[in-house]
Amino acid sequence: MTWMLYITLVEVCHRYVNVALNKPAYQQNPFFQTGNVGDASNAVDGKRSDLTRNGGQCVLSGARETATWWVNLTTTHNIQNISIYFMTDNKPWGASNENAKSALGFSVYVSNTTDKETGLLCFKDDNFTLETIPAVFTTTCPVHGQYIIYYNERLRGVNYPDNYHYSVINNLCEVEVYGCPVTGCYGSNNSLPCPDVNCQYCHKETGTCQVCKPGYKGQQCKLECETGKYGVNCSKSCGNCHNEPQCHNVDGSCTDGCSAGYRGSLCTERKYNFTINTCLYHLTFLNFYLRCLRFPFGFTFLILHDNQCFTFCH
Ligand SMILES: [Ca+2]
Repeated sequence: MTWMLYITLVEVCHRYVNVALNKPAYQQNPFFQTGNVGDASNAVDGKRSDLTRNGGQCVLSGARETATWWVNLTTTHNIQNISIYFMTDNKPWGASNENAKSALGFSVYVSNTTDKETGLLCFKDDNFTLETIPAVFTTTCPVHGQYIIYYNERLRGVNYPDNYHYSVINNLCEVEVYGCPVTGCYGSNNSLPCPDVNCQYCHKETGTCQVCKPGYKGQQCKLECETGKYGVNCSKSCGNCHNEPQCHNVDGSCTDGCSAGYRGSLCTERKYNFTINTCLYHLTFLNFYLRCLRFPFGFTFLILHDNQCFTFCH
């Protein structure tokens, strides 16, 4: 019996992981303009032993009409639960705590963009009071998404309950987003990892891949993108790579640099447009003499002025 209980606990613990841990985070109107105290990343640093505003483990924004914080999971995740640890200042939570007054009315969204309006509203507080709002809030939200957005507002012209603070802040010490790991999971307990290595997430019941990771395609995501393509659904076209039509199937980068005349990390920018315009600008307004010379690696413009030669535009 003891062993059965142990096995069950192990399965539960390994079913979901905190996919928000150490992921990029952002907040509107940060209270501290410099330093790490109150930084947006403090809500995903895995630390929640010090719940004070100056303890370096919490997020803090300035008091405004709106407060927004989000974490970017960096890829779409199969999310199950979201927990929020509010900033209590290590004091009793509730009616005597100003932070609780500010937290009332908060919302939690899951979105595929940084715009909450394009996402799903997982939770909106319409019922908590200072006596009932929990210091650690958990909601179930079984959806797919990349951004977890915390939002609150005290808009002008809107009547709020008497116990609401007149302004809102981001007062978050930790936001934990429990979901499947990057490879996804499925099954009756949603505890089995998706079988296809290059699968972004799979069907909850069958394990069949629904979306491949960027750079892969096919029913089991075994195939890399076809020549000249890369990215999500292999929908993006490669730039002008040197001596090859194919770029990196995931991020579109070129292994051996760009073809002559192109630049940029994806080799999609024309190399000479800007420099030619720059030279023409100087030619027109400074009455310089422009001469164009051809070199093995491309074009270089020389500007001659007062018998001095300036190598100007490479
Ligand atoms: Ca923290």
